[in-house]
Amino acid sequence: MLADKESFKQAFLEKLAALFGKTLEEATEQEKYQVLGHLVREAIYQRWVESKRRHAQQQTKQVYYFSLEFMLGRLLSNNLINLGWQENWQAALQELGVDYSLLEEVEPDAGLGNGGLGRLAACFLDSLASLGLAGHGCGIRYKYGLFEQKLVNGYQVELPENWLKEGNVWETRRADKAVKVRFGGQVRVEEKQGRLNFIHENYEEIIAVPYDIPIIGYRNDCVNTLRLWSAEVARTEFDFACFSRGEYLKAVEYKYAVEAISQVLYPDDNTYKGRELRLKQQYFFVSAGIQSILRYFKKCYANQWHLLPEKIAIQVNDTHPVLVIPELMRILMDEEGLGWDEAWDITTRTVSYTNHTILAEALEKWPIELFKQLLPRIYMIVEEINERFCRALWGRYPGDWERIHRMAVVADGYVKMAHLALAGSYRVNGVARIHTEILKTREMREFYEYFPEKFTNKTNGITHRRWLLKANPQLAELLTEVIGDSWIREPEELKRLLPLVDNRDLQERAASIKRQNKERMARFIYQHCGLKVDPASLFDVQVKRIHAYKRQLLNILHVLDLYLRLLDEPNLDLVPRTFIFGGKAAPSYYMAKSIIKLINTVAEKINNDRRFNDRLQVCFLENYRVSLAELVMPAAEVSEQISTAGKEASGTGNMKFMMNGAITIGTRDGANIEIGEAVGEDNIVFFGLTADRVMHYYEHGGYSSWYLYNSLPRLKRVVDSLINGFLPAAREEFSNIYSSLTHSDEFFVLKDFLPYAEAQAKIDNLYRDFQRWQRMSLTNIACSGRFSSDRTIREYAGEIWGLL
Ligand code: 26V
Repeated sequence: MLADKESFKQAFLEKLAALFGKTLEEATEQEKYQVLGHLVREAIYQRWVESKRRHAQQQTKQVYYFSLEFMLGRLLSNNLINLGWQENWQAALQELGVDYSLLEEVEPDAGLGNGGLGRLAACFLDSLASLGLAGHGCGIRYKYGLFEQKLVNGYQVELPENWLKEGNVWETRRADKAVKVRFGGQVRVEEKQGRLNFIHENYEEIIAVPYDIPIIGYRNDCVNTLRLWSAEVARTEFDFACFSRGEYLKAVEYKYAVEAISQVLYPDDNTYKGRELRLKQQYFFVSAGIQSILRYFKKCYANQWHLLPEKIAIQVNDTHPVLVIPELMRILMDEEGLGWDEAWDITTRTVSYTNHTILAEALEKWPIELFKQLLPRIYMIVEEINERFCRALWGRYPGDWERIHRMAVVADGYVKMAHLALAGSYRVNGVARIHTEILKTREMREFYEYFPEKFTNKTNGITHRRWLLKANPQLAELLTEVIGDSWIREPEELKRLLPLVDNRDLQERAASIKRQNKERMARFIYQHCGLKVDPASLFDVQVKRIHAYKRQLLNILHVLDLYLRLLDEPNLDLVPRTFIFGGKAAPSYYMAKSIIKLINTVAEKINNDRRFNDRLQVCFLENYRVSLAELVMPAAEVSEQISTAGKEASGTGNMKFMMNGAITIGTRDGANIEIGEAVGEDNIVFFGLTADRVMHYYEHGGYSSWYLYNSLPRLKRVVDSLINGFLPAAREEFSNIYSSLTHSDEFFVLKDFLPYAEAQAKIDNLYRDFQRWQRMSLTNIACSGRFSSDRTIREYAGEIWGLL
């Protein structure tokens, strides 16, 4: 067994020799990391096979989580923790003179996601396996993950993220499980014995090859699979084109065009652009995934298709994989010979859909022409779904053409993906209570009235194994020492901490761990940004994608305000703070990129003013990603969750901060509301407009940012500093931001400015009271258990998937 030190040491040295023909002294960190990966793989292979066999034998219901994004981060440590081997391996490596932390750093993040949605998918996989549920992921094996962000002169520059360049030890290519996916061509309809046959011709056929990654449960024997598909050219077609037609270059071009499908993750989040390649990606992995699921189903249950909804559940992560609905219909009808009604009944009892955003610009709709030309048969099915759906609506709302038009799946020249999802699934869920309510009462009101039984809430969660046990081992150890280790399997047991939050000794120890985490963070900042930040200062952190609605602007304007006040009153008694920002902007999102430049410009101005370095510092962390989040969360004391109310579906960073003892300053938005309920109003700092007020302004007007700007001198001074030459940048640099704030201020930044500044002043006062602050911090940790994704997954399993 590799769990014990001696056998591990021997296996490690042997594997090093076998793989690289090297001794320990000669081997690079990369090679040593590879060795660890191989050892884990070999050790769990048997369990992986066993898990699959057990499921097949016991005919367990299988869940498939379809997602275009899985932002796994690094796997080595989490795998070792879940296997229960980490301590021994680390100790054994130390005896060999190998520094484990260096090997850990060699692993690139698997950054196959943009942000919240992709990271949620990764947390869900961990919880599924840790709860011993048969739940697998299905996605794309992008050659390039989310771009690497560099800062050049304060501007974001994007570089390709070549995460596979050293290979990926965690994946296994399964060429034998490859399937074919067809694009383009025409569909010929033939009648045979009273049945219509649909014959797809002149299509382009490409090969989808799966790469499987094992997902290891926490100290159980469950190993699930994340199957990521890669696009390849059909060998025969390539050879044929190449040799028989003598068109070698064309053949190579063709090969590139095919491989383009799984080449790169689209870096936009929350903004939809009707790109053909994106639709190709969607159908590509959906078709491959459904084919592989059905092949498995047939092996176990032959043609008993009526059993499908009992044995398989498919969850679609946002609308991106919603083509599973017509694709399942296509295979059941065209290939398996079922009639429409039966196929529809099966499909709509198998698929359920999660919505992650209410921003109108994120709603996917595909131009009919594009859709039809790329997926002719799928389009026919979508049209038929639409017709039948509209007919049913007519039955319920006779004569109400306008309503039917609004709810149609195909209308105004587009295929509306959310409507397809709503019509073709048995459950639709939002990701926090307020979000689900907004879907029901606003965004999807008419659908909710039509099928109220489909709507349900599933508040997001995060895996406490990565975000506490792994990221903050000292805190985890302290918790275990004082309340026992039951919280690791049952995170709600963290509640046991509640009676102890006033314990002085515990407070001191928790504070000292926070201090060490801050020192680690400060070293990182010094190494990477060349900035010396004071670990004794309050660490105030906003890390997330840069987006207008998330209001990084509100935060940086407040920082500017503090600085201006210091200039007025150099002895101003402020709690010394370090403001830490991090996050990527979509490459084409002009405003978000300006915000990054602004933060860096303000940072430059303030950090260079030696007079106030003891009280105010600003840092923008380059290339925010999962592994950096693991460093930041444990070091944070204030968690900035300041989106315009009603805009952030849930947020999950808010949960990671809370679990690591940071206090939230936030709006009543997304899961902040439920965090507030969990910890109590005394242990969170809320401010600003409510979602209802925001809605009221949108609907009835009554807010003028121009008026507000002109009537509040303090506000005007801050906003003017963007354009009056105060900042070390070209005069026009931030005029776009200035105009958007003073002219429309769609996200109510100016409206919420003073309430936010007051809330920040309140944070200062709380922080000055050590015991009060520590009590708040410990209370947050104690109440964070319900935001474990284990709770979320149990809810999905019980209330949607029928697993428990
Ligand atoms: C949307 C789109 C639109 C089409 C183009 C590409 C693209 C890529 C990603 C997305 C998804 C954006 C939605 C998203 O990430 N939502 C976030 O989901 C989190 C998990 O539920 C939630 O915590 C965040 O509040 C929500 O913004």
